[in-house]
Amino acid sequence: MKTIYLDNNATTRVAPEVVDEMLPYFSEYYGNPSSMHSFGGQIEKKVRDAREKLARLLNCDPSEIVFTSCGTESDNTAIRGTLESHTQKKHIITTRVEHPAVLNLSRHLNKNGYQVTELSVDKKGQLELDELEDTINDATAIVSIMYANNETGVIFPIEEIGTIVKSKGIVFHCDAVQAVGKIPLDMSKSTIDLLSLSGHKFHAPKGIGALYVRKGTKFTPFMVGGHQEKGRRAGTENVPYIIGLGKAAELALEHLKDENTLVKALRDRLENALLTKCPDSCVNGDRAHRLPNTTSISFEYVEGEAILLLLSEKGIAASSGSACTSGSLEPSHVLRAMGVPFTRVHGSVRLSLSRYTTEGEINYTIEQLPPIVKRLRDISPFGKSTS
Ligand code: 7TS
Repeated sequence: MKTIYLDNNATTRVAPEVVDEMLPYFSEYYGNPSSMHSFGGQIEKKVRDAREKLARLLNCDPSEIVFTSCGTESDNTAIRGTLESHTQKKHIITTRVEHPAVLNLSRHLNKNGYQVTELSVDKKGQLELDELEDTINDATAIVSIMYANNETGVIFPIEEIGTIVKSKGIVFHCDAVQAVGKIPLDMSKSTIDLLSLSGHKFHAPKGIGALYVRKGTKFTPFMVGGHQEKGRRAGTENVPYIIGLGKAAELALEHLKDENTLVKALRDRLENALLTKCPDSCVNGDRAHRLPNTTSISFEYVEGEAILLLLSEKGIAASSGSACTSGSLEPSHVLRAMGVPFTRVHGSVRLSLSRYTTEGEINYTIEQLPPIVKRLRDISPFGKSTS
């Protein structure tokens, strides 16, 4: 059975052009870019090209890019690296809806002597900017706020936030893992000092990421060792993956328009059809300020996990929230922070599209999902039959 993949916020298919670009760098051109000989030198040029391509996607200088192994490493580098450079400051501000890469790190640091403020969100998943202003103090070392939420797709007003943070002279880190490649970003006009991204969210492989570091931003490297990445991240460069990330960035820039037209139109059609066909369902999060590819829908009186199992039998892959927290059986911390009632949290499903999603796949999902919800409601002892 062909899989209809609607879990692109968990990870994406590697673009065939990316695979083609990477392959020669495993067994043909396998040199170390730091080597003195020309075999390594030609590799160094490819790494430089990849850095330039990623810089074009972010509209920044290539020297502001540090390659890492994933979004989680970029987040850890940004936060730990800033704290280590501002040892007299012990306060971190973040939000209750961050990915665990930021939230669990902040909580870990909290156990180790740091004070942490987790900003709350309203029913739409949006921040109260007054609360941010009120909590910034002389001890604040870093404000770390995500660009777009991985579960709901809600986009924060990052530049408004950044203006407040920078007016107080504080380092501003943004986890943009879900935003890069989906919405336009322009670091030349941004207030962001440090920005995390991850290749596998935009059709590069898993295991490659980057941290954008604005020129002049003080940070202490997380990985200490050799001189790679201008001393900002030690370890021999993951050449094939860096080349893949560069190609994926180039493709993302070419397709950015499609994300906000074609992909968004498919998402909207899917969402509207499901809301119409399934009574007692609703969208979680601020529908006006959202990633174009994401919808989080709650179906009352059913378990999201049960929907996912039955969808999976029909060849449709979706998620009940973040794959990083599923398996823990904990209800979504994002939806709980938004004050979504318990029954709706449990009946939530995240559907996330990509530029590879077809109209036929969306039609099939619109056909298959409503009868699954109805069937589950009909057999549920607590459920409400929709017939
Ligand atoms: N930050 C955000 C906002 C994310 O969505 C993720 C992964 C990460 C950081 C971690 O990136 P990685 O490269 O280390 O994997 N998010 C998800 C998700 O929503 N479902 O599975 C993984």
